[in-house]
Amino acid sequence: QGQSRFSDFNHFWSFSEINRYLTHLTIQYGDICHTETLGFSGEGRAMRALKIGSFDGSKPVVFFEAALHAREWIAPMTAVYLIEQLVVNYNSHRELQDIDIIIIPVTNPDGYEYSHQFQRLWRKTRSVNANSTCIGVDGNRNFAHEWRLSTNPCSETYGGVAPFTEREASIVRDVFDRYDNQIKLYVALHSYGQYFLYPWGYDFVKVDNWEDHEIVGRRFADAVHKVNGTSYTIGNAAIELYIGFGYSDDYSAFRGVDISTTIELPGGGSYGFDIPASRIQSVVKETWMGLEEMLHYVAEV
Ligand code: ING
Ligand code: ZN
Repeated sequence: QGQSRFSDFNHFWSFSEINRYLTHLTIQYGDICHTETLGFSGEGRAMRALKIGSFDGSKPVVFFEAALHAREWIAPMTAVYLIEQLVVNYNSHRELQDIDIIIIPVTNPDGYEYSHQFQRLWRKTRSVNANSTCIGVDGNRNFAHEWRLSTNPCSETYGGVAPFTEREASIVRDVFDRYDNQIKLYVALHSYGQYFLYPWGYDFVKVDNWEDHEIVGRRFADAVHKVNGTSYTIGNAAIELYIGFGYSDDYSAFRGVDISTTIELPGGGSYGFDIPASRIQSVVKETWMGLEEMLHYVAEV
């Protein structure tokens, strides 16, 4: 047991393959997990989350989310592998009894499908912008903390006409609303660059409890490094990468989530986002070791 014909980490899964796998898991492991449709994307795709735990309000909630950016294909694969490890080996992870986990493996399904079918490097959502022929909003510029009006809908980092115009972002917000004060850890899985980023991203100032983020980031990075020697840079997003407005992890920190991070997974290929399928296995396995370490942190605190 543990293996199923679905668990093939030698190719990048389509949105429907991921959905089939979620359904398969909830049938086979119905006592451990269930799925929930949180809402619908701009083009009407069901946005499903896998939930592990009782969600009775007594336990800390951990929230993982991947592929808010369509082209970052290694991120949903990492989420799927995380799901598989958690569900299939649930009983051997005692710390899981003390936390509730919610995972959205594909936060931007419209863009994800578009990048699979038409344009490999598509990043944004697929919403229509008024007075422009350019499609889509950057989901990771559409959150309400320090959001700024950007002028060019054709930009890859266009933040929309207002915060949460995108269903993909507002569905993430709804999770923060629903588990207000219960979420202890939020992880946004992106690629690429091997960074463990924490707020603030809108300014060079570090979030108040940045030292806790450093501790968790160090635990993540050390656990990952042990597997294949992959190194991560840990730090404030604005300093390590670049300033931006409307980031999801800034919003998460603003909402009071203790640890809010964006993990930039390893890249590869010609453009960084198009890491070859032959590397999926090693990346998802090493990353799992790091994510598991973060779950230990939450269960201990
Ligand atoms: N990079 C992130 C982006 O949205 C980021 C970088 C994320 C910076 C979160 C700060 C906070 O631009 C990718 N590759 O998506
Ligand atoms: Zn991204």
